[in-house]
Amino acid sequence: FLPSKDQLGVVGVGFSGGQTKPGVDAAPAALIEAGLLDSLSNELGYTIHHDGKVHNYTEYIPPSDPPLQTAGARAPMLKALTVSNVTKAIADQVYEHASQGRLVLTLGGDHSIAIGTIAGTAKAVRERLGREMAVIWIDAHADINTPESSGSGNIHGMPVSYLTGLSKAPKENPEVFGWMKDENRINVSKLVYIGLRDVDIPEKKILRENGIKAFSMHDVDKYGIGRVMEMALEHLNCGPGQEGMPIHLSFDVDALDPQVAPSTGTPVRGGLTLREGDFICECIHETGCLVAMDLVEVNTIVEGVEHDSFGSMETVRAGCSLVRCALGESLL
Ligand code: EXY
Ligand code: MN
Ligand code: MN
Ligand code: MN
Repeated sequence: FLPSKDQLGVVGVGFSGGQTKPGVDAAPAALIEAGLLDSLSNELGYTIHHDGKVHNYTEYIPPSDPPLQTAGARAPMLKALTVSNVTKAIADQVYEHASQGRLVLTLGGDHSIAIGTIAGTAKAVRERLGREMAVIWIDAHADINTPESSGSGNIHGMPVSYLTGLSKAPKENPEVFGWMKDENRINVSKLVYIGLRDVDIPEKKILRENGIKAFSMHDVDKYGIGRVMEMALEHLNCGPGQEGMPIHLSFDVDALDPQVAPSTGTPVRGGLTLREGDFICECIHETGCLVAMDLVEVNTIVEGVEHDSFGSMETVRAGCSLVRCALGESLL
């Protein structure tokens, strides 16, 4: 049921509208300049399908997009129409690659873009394979706020609620994520988190009430990353001897500890080591079930310090390593 082993579709998403800090839109260019795509083709042998662009989606950004106050919400939703339009375009780009049987790598951008990437692969996997898809979400945060529960209004804290159908287009604003259909969504039982350590109180309630499988940093410390990966993959029917199911890996670089990946918009101390991050990616590669990967929230500007700062370069290098591990670098 899987994409061709050596055909890789790449989408460069220079989009930052799911949060308020500049710099995350420059990440795809920084990752590519650091040689990521060259190493995937020259060393790992992928045939790369990339239009050579980092998209900024200006043609999808409406002239006016005022904060959207929904009834009972703690904060107005920011750039709702912009993020809806742009993620629809991303979904089409990712779907185009996935429907041709390519593994899809998306370089973000903030994590709101996963609304588009996962919507695109979920649809292609349903059409090509007649199957549901699993999502492994590696993050310090759960990104499962609804527009009502969010304290910030930033959509990069909400993608999972849209992707699981917990949030849907409001009746009074059908243009905001009204393009999402069931074919674009995933089942909460096919979602696993790893790396959580900064989860909002309403998000904890959502995780509990929906029985969502989540491995926090506490679990990583308690069981070790090896056992956590066994449990995570078993939950998704992708363990040894199990049937397997298509996996979309959405990797937020802020899952890593800020000591190894400081250049990100919402750093949280006490995160994964670089080896733990790479190990997660290696285990997912080993399943042979990977259909798509996102790398998001690399920000080339931290605290106003520009892009060739040491912290920014280290974060880009860490991001490159994660992608190469997910695509098979560590196989001997
Ligand atoms: N939970 C917070 C919010 O909703 O604003 C913080 C979200 C940060 C999201 C980063 C991308 O993972
Ligand atoms: Mn492209
Ligand atoms: Mn995230
Ligand atoms: Mn995060």
